[in-house]
Amino acid sequence: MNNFEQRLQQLEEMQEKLIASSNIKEEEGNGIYERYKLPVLTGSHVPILWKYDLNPRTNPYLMERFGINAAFNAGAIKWRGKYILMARVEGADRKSFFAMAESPNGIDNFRFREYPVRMPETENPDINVYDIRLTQHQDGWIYGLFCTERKDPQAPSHDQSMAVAACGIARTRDLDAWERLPDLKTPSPQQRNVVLHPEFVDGKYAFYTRPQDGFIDAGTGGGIGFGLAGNIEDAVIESEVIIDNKVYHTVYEAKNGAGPAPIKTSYGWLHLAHGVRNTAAGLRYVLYMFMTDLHDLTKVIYKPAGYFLAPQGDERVGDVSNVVFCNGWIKDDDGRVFIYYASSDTRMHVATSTIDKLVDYVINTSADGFRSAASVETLYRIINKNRELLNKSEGQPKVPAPDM
Ligand code: M1P
Repeated sequence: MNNFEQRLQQLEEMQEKLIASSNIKEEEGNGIYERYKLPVLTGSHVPILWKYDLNPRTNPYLMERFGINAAFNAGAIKWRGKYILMARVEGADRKSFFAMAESPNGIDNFRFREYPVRMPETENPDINVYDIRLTQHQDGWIYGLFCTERKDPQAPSHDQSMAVAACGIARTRDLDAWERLPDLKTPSPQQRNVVLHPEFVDGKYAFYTRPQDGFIDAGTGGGIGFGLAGNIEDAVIESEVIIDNKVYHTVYEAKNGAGPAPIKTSYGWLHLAHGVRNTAAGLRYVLYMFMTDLHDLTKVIYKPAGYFLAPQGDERVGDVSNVVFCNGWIKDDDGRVFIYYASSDTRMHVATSTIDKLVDYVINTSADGFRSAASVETLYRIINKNRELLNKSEGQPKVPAPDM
């Protein structure tokens, strides 16, 4: 075997080992969800066929001809018995594109399909596309709403970073062929993190939006918005209402955005979102949850204080450190929920829970009191209830509770 063949064999073996690795639950959990030891999808999962020219005559050193930087921020769906991630794959050239990876069980063995997705463009070509949210809509289509980014036409020539973010819309019936529709029009100059609600509302398509003034800075925008459009083939939202705003001194102080499409439960719609705050080390992205009313989608009925999931351990470091981001989850028929989150704009992970646990978390976790003293009062309530319980149980020491 020559050097070329040896290196190719080694690459193939390493990748097969990576894809075949079994994922194991982290031992210590919080009772709400379980994390897993291994990321479920990374840049190293990208097929060798994409990265290399495998002809020894044209690539004698078996060099990478197409560098892959990362695989993250994936939409998710269960389709024909498989758990599918539609990942944001980012090349070394900084361009993102979508690619599907499938797993038989949702927690490991994710393997990319043979080709990435050929997403059709509009007459105004996208410069970069990312962060797709998949919605299986009541109308029978599967929609993918994603961010399409183009250079800001107002940018002065010395500024090559000013961009405009908008919501791209595409749909499919088979997760194979995609039909591109015109981008969403809203009153906001920029949009990111737009999500399609799975059901019609008053016969209209309902969207969760994230109006923003600038490309990075939400400015006077920010907050998770809600708006209706009469049709999807040329979707126009005339007015947006903010249903979950930025709030001073919270984990969503700087900006926030909807995550995957909400899940319907008998108590309300479960939402998973990301919140951003500023720190001396830069922006910190965490995930939080809330529930909206079944009949009035703009009414938040439960919202636990603080974050649901924050970057931990190795998750804290990556291309954009101190970030967790989620735009895909899967509710299984048995009530299990697979939460696919990315860490630090680099890799994908899974956390598992159930609808019952998530509903319990959202309904029974105290809401934010917005002051340190209010947090302490919440703790007193919890501790005193526990002490009362302990005092009632036989054989437990009697400990009087301090005055509230
Ligand atoms: O880098 C963190 C995230 O930043 C953006 O999210 P948001 O619009 O809420 O600030 C997106 O670019 C997202 O892809 C990225 O993960």
